[in-house]
Amino acid sequence: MIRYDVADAVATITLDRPDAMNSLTAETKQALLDALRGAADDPAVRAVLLTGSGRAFCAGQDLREHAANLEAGHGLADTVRAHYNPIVELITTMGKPVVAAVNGVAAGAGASIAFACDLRVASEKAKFALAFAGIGLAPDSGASWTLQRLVGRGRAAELMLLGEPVDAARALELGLVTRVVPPDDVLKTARELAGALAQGPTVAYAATKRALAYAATHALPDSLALEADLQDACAASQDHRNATRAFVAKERPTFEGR
Ligand code: T3D
Repeated sequence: MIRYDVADAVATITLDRPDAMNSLTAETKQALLDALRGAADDPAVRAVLLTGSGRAFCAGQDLREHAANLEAGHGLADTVRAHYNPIVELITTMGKPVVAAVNGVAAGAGASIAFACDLRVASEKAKFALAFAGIGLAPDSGASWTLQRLVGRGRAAELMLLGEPVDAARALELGLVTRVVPPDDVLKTARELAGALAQGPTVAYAATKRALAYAATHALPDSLALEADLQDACAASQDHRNATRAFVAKERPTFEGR
């Protein structure tokens, strides 16, 4: 269901149920959560790459399992609280950049998970579908928070209410993705990006993620105060000292992630 490997300080997590468009069963969601926890906790990992196998990134909730759960009378919100929320919280709060290689369609919670990542590289064949309303559900997995911050409230409302798929070119235009590349290059490009981030100032990246998340819901004076605290922490890092020394010596800095 999930493949996990670490190379060159990048943890690659691949959703691997191609026959079901990498849709998410309870078991898959738990495995994804475990993989994300492993990456977040492993000091040897300095960036994470999330992708899907086959022609989909992720089609969201496995609707076959979901239909069976509905038949059995299981509460709808169980998996949202137990799986989707912690997955999104971990992606957004871990102190390491998370890059999504959106190799194909990202629908429902699959789109939400892609939106929660820090950067999105999309295949020319990728598309995003806020498929929730199509099955009589409202957005979950943070889409109501992330999407309007990516594209603005008006467009977010349109995408969610109408549920029409957005192709890769339009996604780039809207600012939903960072880059669009030919299908064969999507993993390579995302790997290069994650690889470069894994060689970067990890402490500063963690602070950047925290500052962005905080500033999204706080006033300028509070955000300025947090920036000052985070800057103190970055200034005390070995990477900052080394990079400053390298600048003065006209050398290329190397970052060790501490
Ligand atoms: O409590 C809760 O669980 C609530 C949580 C909700 C979170 C959500 O994510 S809600 C949204 C769920 N997702 C969707 O509604 C998307 C459903 N899928 C689609 O709309 C389309 O399949 C796609 C747009 C993703 C792709 O379309 P297309 O034409 O390229 O492929 P296809 O033929 O529809 O699908 C290929 C196969 O994947 C097919 O299986 P088969 O017939 O070959 O055996 C299809 O059933 C399967 N598949 C696609 N999406 C899902 C799925 N199987 C299970 N669950 C899916 N979500």
